[in-house]
Amino acid sequence: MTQKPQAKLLANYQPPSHQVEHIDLVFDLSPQHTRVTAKYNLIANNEQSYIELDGVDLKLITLKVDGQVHTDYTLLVDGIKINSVPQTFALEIETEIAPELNTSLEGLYLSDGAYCTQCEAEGFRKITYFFDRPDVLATYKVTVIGDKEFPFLLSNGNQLDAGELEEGRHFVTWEDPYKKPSYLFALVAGDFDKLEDKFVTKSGREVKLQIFVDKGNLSKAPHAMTSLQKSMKWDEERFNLEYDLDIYMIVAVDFFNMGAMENKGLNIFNSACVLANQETATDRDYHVIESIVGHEYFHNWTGNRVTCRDWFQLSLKEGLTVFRDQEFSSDLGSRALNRIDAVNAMRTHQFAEDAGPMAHPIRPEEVIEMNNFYTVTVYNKGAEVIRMMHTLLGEQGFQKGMQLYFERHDGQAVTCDDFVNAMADATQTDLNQFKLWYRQFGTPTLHVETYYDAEARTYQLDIKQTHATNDPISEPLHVPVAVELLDEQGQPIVLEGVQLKHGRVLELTEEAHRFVFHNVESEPTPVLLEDFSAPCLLEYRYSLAQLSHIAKYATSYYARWEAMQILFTQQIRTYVNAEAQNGNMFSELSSVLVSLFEHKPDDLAILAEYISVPNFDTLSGGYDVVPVDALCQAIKHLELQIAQLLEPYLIAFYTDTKDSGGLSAEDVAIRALRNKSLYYLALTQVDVSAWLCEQASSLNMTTKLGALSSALNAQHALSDAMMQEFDVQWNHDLLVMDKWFALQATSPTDKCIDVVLSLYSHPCFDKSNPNRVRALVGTFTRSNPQQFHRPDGKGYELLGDLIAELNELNPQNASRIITPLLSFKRFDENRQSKMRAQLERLAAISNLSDDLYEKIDRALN
Ligand code: B3K
Ligand code: ZN
Repeated sequence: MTQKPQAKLLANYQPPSHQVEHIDLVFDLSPQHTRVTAKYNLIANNEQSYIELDGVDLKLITLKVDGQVHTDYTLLVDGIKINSVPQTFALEIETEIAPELNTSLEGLYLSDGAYCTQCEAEGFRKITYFFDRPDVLATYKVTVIGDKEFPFLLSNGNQLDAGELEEGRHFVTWEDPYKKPSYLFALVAGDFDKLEDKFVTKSGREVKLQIFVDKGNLSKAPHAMTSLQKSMKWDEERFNLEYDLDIYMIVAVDFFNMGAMENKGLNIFNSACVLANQETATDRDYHVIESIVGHEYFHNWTGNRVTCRDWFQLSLKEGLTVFRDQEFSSDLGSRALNRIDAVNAMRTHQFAEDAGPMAHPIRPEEVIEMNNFYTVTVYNKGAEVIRMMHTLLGEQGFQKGMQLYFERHDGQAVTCDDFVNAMADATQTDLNQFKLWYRQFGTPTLHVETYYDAEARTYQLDIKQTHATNDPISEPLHVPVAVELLDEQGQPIVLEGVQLKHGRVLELTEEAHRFVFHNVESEPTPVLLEDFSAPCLLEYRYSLAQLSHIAKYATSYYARWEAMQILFTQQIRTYVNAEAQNGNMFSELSSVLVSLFEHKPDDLAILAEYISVPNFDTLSGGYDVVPVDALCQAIKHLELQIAQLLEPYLIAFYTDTKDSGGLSAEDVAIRALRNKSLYYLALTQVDVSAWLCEQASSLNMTTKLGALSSALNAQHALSDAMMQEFDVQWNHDLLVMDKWFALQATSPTDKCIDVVLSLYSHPCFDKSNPNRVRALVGTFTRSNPQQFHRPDGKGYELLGDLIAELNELNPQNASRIITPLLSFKRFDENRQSKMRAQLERLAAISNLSDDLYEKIDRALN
């Protein structure tokens, strides 16, 4: 490593040295010689005769101060220092950039021939010299000049002017009247198909809606359009927030580092998060697209109108916007299923991050590469922190807080404290202790003990909170703990004798707290931390009987699912401890599984979740040293037992139902349970060949993939042929092929690693495309523990090789896929040393990116 990159600290925040009210930008596009002219006036905030601007990989052409060529400047590694400038002056800078050579997919780059930008977090500095920081807010006027082979020249805001130029070129000028930070700037130039529609806001303004997709993909855009209209309506109804420009554009591009980007009035999306029709997209895809379209739209208020003062405050906009998109999905669909989804993300990924070397508070305090902090902690735990405020204040109180937040801060760049203060002031609630959630990291544990006093008819709940050992903050957190007490018949008991907030919420503010319920006739079954009311681990010695009681009777369907998860986890733990691959299932578990089918819940999608065993990553969180082989075997063993136990029910359900191909919640639920049934039945002696073939030839992608994944998992004789056929049928559609790459990567056989390597030369594969890399290698490392953690270390080597290659090509993508190697300390000695060897090898790369440096350094030291 050449020079150790320096971390930036939240504690060192300084306001900007200058203000910029407005910026004029002209882009003269060309693949290797794009000229960017930036003009803006600077007003000094203090007496300073120089100015430092951010800029990376820029070729400076001219620099003028107040119209005069200015030569008193110094070029820095990541910017420019302009000396001898007056307090107030006009700056004009012309730079040249090469979008075609930009493989980082940050700044201005070419995605499959179309120009597009990605500026968050610090990509604008790859376009021109500017204050590339979120607290410098300006209005933008942008002129884009390009060849007519790019009919669409787009930027933020409203179109002001357009016209023809010489030599087959044309231009369009855009103006965004809302002040914004540079990270929300966007430009797109290309030839697309356009889907157009409109939305009339509640105050009667008509907004033009446009979705731009690759030529030939128009039939895959309507779902995103409907999702956008639903989002606009929902934000008006639930949050009283109306859209503010006359036009809203979404462009889908194929080369994109993440899901989507909320640039003002011009969202840029990964095509995987826009395009859908029944033949190519799964039910899950439909859901994800709706939620991401919503998320980016909701940012217009939470992120764009009110933005972050500095990047440490990222959760201000991301935690809040994830909370909002979760509520959107829950209001439109099933609240329980959405809660299960959100909690799965927390338990599978966030708890692991919190326990590993990259652990950080939702408001990080020390950052080398900001792109490394778009994490499950900032996003998902951030959303849980917002949700806890919602739980403590109730919907009405929370909405009052939101209103005050906008009244105070519209048009500003603010901090997480500003948000919490608005919530507190609007509801006259003391949230000072609550703010600790923004500083603390590591997953807190709630230890619960219960005592029933038959004579006094009281039920006592002792709750103690403890914190992760590596977190230096030891003060107690303010934790909302939702509870339900069930009587012997499974009926909820009226809670008396304790102070409750909004429904059934106990407030924990001390390290230890005792709650005594009165008038409790017989010993109840406690449903604790109902609906995951706080992002904590729960330690309570549930008996198997209590768990099966909750799984059958809890009011919350989420709580029932949770009880099933604990039952499965306890069962797997027993198998792992006994190193037994042939132990018997707890009778409580088998009886509750059967009863779920004897008395099916109305929502069959929930039933499919109830019978799903927790995944390897979630389960491994329960071990200091992850017993890879025993855990994989135990999961397999339990799945086989479930399949054998439920066989008659699954056959009956499967043969009694049909996939209608429809998209209603009922149709989706039936498909989910049919696929789950087929998955289990494929493990038994039942001959499922005909069903596999029938499903594999379905015109519905969810049904088709259900067959392929069941066949692969069970290593069914038909699986090879089915996979080949899919390749032939779909190799013209790369997004569909991503599903096929992902399937290949989950194959449980020892050949998997060679298959993955050989797929690098598949005509559809391309290492420079993040979607392909994520589908094939991301899936292999995250969802195939047995093969990734092969004792011979070949899985680790495969990942190390790829990261070394991506280090230069696309540091963000390289840094994203390294995660599974970082937690090497949690594995046995052999695996640990082989994982560490890969990290050490990467650490020795001479031009290691800051992105990788930061993670590897944290993991190794
Ligand atoms: N704000 C973007 C993410 C930007 C990631 C930069 N590495 C998408 C979103 O959260 O809506
Ligand atoms: Zn976001």
